[in-house]
Amino acid sequence: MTDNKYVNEWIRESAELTCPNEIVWIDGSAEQTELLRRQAMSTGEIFKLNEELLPNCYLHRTAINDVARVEDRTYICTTKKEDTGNINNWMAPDECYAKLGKLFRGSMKGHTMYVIPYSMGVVGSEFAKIGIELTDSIYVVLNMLIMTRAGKEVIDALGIDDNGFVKGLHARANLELENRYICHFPEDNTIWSVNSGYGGNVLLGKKCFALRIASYLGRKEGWMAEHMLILGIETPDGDIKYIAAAFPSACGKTNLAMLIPPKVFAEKGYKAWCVGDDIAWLRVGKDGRLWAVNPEFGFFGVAPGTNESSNPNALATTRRDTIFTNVVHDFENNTVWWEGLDNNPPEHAMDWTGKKWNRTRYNKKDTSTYGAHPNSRFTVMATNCPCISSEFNNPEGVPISAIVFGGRRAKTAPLVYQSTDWLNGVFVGSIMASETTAAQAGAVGVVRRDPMAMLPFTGYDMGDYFTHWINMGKKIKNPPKIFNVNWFRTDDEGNFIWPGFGENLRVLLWILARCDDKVDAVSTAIGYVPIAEDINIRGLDGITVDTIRELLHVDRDLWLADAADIEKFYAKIGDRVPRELYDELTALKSRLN
Ligand code: OXD
Ligand code: MN
Repeated sequence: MTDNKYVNEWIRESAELTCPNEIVWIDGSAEQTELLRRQAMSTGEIFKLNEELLPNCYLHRTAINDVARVEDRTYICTTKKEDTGNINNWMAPDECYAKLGKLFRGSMKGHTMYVIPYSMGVVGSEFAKIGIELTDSIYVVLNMLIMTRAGKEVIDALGIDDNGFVKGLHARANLELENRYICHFPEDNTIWSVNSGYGGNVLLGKKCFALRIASYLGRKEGWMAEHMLILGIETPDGDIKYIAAAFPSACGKTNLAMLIPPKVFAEKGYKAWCVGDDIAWLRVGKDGRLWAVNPEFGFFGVAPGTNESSNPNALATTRRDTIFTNVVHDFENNTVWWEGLDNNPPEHAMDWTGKKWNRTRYNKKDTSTYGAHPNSRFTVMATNCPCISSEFNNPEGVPISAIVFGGRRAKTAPLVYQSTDWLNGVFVGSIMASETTAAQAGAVGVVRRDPMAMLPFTGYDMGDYFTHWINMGKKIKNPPKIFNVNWFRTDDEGNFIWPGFGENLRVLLWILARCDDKVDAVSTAIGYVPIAEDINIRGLDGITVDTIRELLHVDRDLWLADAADIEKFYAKIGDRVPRELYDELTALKSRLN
């Protein structure tokens, strides 16, 4: 398919190692894709769902031991250990190639090796980067055809003498947990993934390339790869402003990315547009603003909890052309179901493992009675989404007015606050944290630090990553303003005070008003907090200005305790945490005192 000697040489080497029966190039054509689906159906790798109710939709089940990303088996392999840092797992490149080489050796015997040329970003655009994934899994091929722009036009765009593509090698091998490795060689533009078939470990364009390898490249080349959604807010006059936002998992990122304005705002003409739900690549534009593209082409979203009220846009998106992984199969109707979809679990159904499922045993507190795996997923093209932005395919991306960080904090963080400047904003991102909920194993209320939501996704030392953020600020003439939100403040009975979901628009509108210098704020020890009356609560049941005041309260003692925890966390990251951030911490403490 190509005369590029670097590509052909690398495929030859990889085939020599893995010994596939044949090598098939993925061209992206509808004919080839349909052929692959039929092949995967014939082996039970995917099941076709009800064509009338869920046109062009399929169900896949992973191995039972292979249902999520494996952070403890994910490695960054740089020559010097200190370049990987304390937060990532490290292996020396030679050692890792040798160790995984043994696992890859002969692993594709009797199988086909598929060659998937894909582009992260609009094919041929200045912002885009090309990868090639070699895999023995049709499921991976079908998902990559949704999650990325893939096929012949990509290999044509690479040309015949470009060596600057990311080389991804994936083999399912025996799906052994003890030999599962997801390894990144940022100095070689290479990713090796073996013994997994689960999305986040094997769709190499996503976390592996677009975050870990890309963050490394971004530092080298002067841009940023971030774990951020991109959302456009349109005001009644037709003006659209864009927000990039980072949240740890279980904070409603996909819901925010597909936000539906509350009725009182929709009636006036406010609209929200999704540019991306997971990853943003950010560059300084010629106009001195920060511009963002979503390098992906699809959504790989968590199914449980997605429903007509939590995220009607996501639900509508997945009513066609979707691959569902590890959800409930309603075999009477040949459709799918998951916990939180509705109150009608199917009577005749298989659980995510393919065993007969008894809905009457379902107990919310006992995950062993769940039908769908809590991390079950849908894979679907972003262009299926009713609120997809008209700028989604714009190769230049969109200009970012505000960067929003967030987390799940019961008491500490206010509903929203604004950093005082870029450096202080980097500090706010670096101290991002979420408290564990009853939904997670272990103790409830434990604070987990997750700077910029990048803890498992930064392809180099976290201290260097903070320095890169600080340096980027010096290059942006008109930088976005940086905010922190917390939708999860609770009252003394543990109930959420803020309604969340679409109502979060009310907070985003304050953020955008701040970006336009249209509204004043109160200066506090942690940054600027709204004047309570400036959060529009019209049409919001049960919320008064006093509630907003409570949501905005900054508790000095809680913040002093937090500051002590931040210091410990910085120490764990190591000695490359920039001095400027320690200065920010010291200044915060002195303001609190
Ligand atoms: C994801 C994640 O799957 O962040 O997007 O884990
Ligand atoms: Mn993510």
